[in-house]
Amino acid sequence: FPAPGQPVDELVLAEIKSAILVKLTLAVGKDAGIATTRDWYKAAALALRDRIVHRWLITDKQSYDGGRKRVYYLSLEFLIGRLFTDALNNMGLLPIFETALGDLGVGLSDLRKCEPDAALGNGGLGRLAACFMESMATLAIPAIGYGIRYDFGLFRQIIHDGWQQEYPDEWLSFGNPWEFQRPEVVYHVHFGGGVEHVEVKGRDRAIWHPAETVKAVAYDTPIVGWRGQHVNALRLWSARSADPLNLDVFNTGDYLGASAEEARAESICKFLYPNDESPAGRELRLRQEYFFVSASLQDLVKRHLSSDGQLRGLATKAAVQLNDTHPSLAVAELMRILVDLHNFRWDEAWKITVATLSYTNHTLLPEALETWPVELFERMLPRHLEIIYRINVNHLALADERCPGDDDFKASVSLIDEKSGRRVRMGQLAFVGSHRINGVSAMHSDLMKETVFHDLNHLYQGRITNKTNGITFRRWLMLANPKLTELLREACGEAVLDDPSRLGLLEARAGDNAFQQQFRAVKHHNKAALARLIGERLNVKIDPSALFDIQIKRIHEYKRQLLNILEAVALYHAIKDDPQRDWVPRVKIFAGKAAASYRYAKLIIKLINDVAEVVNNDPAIGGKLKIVFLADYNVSLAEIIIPAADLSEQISTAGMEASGTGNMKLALNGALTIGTLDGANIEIRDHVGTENIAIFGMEAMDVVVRRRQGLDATDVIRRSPQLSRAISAIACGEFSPGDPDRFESIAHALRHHDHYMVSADFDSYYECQRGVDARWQVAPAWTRASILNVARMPWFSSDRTIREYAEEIWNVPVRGVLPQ
Ligand code: DL6
Repeated sequence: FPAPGQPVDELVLAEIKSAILVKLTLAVGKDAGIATTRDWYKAAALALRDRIVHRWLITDKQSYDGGRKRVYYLSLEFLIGRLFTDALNNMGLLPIFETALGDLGVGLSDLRKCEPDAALGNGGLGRLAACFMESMATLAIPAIGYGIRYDFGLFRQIIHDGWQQEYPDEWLSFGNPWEFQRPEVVYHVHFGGGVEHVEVKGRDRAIWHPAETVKAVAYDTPIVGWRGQHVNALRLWSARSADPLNLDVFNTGDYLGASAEEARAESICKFLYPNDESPAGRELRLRQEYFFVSASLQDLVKRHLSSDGQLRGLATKAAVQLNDTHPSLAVAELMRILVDLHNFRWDEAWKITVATLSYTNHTLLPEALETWPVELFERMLPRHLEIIYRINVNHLALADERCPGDDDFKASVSLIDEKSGRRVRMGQLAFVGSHRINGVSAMHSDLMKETVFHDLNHLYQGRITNKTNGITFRRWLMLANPKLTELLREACGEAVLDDPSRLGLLEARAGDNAFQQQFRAVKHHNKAALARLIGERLNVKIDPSALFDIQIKRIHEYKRQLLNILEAVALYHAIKDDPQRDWVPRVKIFAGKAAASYRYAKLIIKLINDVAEVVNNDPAIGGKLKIVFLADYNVSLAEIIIPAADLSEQISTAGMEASGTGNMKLALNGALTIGTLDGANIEIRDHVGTENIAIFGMEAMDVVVRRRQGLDATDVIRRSPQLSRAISAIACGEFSPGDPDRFESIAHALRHHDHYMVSADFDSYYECQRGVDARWQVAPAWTRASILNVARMPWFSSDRTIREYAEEIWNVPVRGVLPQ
């Protein structure tokens, strides 16, 4: 872990150069003279992987020999991004590899771009899982992440004529140097068929006769912790047919038919989240969920049995964390394994299950809380449905004891929703089968108790706890922002790399003029890089000294990109009306993907692009406002945008964003937040101080009350000339002259339903933005607030979050701050 400027060790350098060349020749099969940059990337990644594998095998053996408890993190999503520089940095090999590659005539930054982003996730939930994997390795917690190895990750977004188009993400087409296929680690996962009940020694035994079997094959990726002292595995499952080619059918000449079973099996791991609009799509999603849950539980049970011999003590050696409701079937599957396959009595199996499992909730949005038709379960997982019914009988008996005769209470806590055509409630299933249920910010956990899980919380008191999200500083500060990291090392000492609380030392420097200048220079450097990228991609000229106002996240109504673009329209009108005023030059930068089937969100993307087209080309505003939408937002793009941000838009309708983690990444990189009192924004405010954040808008309770009143937005619009002009402008085609009715549906929603309180919050937001303008004009005060944001973010490290999970939910020991 060399300090900046420290010379590299010539012997190690020679060894690394030779290792890369050996890989290039023997593993990639190319001569240095003809190797492409991608070939060099592969060779360098393989040379690095060799060094990681040694640590991996050692730390794994140590955990086995020590009989240590292991964490199993079950998640349908891992939004990993690129691993090359992440692993290099954590291994302390970044400078030496850079020199070695330079000597071989290859630039590390070119090489880095050859690595595709592993985008096996949609957004915050998947990225959180990736940060947690890194933090668990850093804290030396023996852990395995379980998920699916999707052939195609989150779609590639192309913006064509302002509209989002989706294309497959072929991230595996050039191979994946990080993973190890484990063809010997294969489990059979069954579907369909029927259940036979027989009596054995006076006890009922269920025998499931499935109709279909799919094989799950393991692929392991090493995840290396900070300073390379501990390595964990991310084990992703790929689906294979148990009978890949029907030779009888093939010999009749029906070549497609002969591979039909293979295609059906492999469809399970084809795509991340198939479009769930069609019944076939929904069925595939449930197949994915069961597939990865079953394979993962079989794997961890096998591992436990091989070291412990019996399953009675499973909960003392295994903590299984369910990342959202997607792995909720683990409750029924673990019961099936214990009762049907290992002969446990029901009550004992139930105790083991609840003690082993815990569940994280990531959303209160009713549409995101999964339920599945009972009929589908009956067809696909008949034994699991029986088990769920039996769990429900005991659970409802408890409910009856607690609130005798209260049928409404029972209906509300039941695992089966009887109101909308009999559906299995996966959130309730995960709750009942877990010893701890956590929300992801203080406010979200409180709201869980008051809303979705109100009655379950009454029944199982003390189970709900809070674990506010966090982010790994290694990726989101050190790697994404090397210039700022260099400055922080100088200002806070080398120890800041291990102990983020050292960032607190910046407090004393926040008002120091010389330090402020250095800090501003770093920001300017990052902004210039982003401006270059915008110029290259969109051909829009950006002034790096303008205020960079950033909203990067999934496009969703509750996240309110619409509020942001409406404010841009109002600002555009105001500048046009009075072009001579000393307007603060602003660049509004948007990036994010809308779900392929979410038409309204895709229309919002089109609106942003249409407004951008008019505003960016209007000479009357003298370049005071620029709007850009950067296509194909992913982890790597975030790593470029975040260090360049001045202002972080966290403007969700209060009560709807569970936590947010982009808010943490941006504040850590010195952006001031403009936000509502929602999710972790509240805790960010508490840490950075009210004077270093710009809060506006309705609070969660106001939203509930206003919705209950069923208020139409007409009144607020009438009272706000800016808002009414902005809405009229989009409604009458000011930004879509060729298709004036294009945004009529948006204008209608803003005027009437306003479910997401865009109109209701507009004036407060607009005023708050003008306050931001005023602050920007006083550079020393702005820079001070920006430095204080960095200084006060240490609590938001995912190491802190994981430590809390380890101590309060998993009951596993963690390593303290690492020695340098
Ligand atoms: O907990 C990670 C992340 C939170 O930071 C976001 O606030 C939350 O929206 C997200 N939740 C999801 C789940 N589905 N939905 N909607 O992605 O989790």
